[in-house]
Amino acid sequence: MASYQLIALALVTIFLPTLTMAAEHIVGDEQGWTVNFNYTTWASGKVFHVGDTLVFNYKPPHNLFKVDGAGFKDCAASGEPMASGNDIITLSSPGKKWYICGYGKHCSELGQKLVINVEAETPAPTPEPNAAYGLAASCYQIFAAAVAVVAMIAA
Ligand SMILES: [Cu+2]
Repeated sequence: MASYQLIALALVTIFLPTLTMAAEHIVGDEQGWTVNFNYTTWASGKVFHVGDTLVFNYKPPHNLFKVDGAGFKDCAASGEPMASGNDIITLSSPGKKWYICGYGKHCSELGQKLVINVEAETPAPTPEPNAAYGLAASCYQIFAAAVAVVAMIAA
C-alpha cells in the first residue's frame, strides 16, 4: 500500500516538470467562496495566466456569476448563475475578469466579489535555459527515478 503511494509519488515527481505550467487557484483558499472575506487581498500578489483555472467552492445560497466591470461595480448579475458548488473556470483569455455572488446583498454589502487580471500564457520554457539548471534537473530526475525503482523493488 505505502509502496504504491511511493511509486505514484515518484512518477509524479519525474513527470510533473514536463507537464503544462497551468496553475489551479482555489478562490478564498480553505474559506472558499463566501461572505465577509476579502477577495482583493486574496488575489493580490497572485499571478493569473491564461490556461490557469479558478475553483469556486461554496454551498447554497451562494452562487456565481461572471460579470463585466459595470456588473462588478454595481453588483448587478443577469442570466443564469453557476451553482454547482464546485465551479471550475478555465481562464481562456487575458484581461480583467469579474465574478460576483448573486444572492441577496452578498456582493454589495458582504464583499463576495472577485476581480482578477489574467496575463497572457506563459511562454514555453526554452529547452536549455542554462547548463547548471539542466544538470540540476537531470540529477533530480535520476534521483526520482532511483526512488521509483527502489520503491518497486521494496514492493
Ligand atoms: Cu453568496
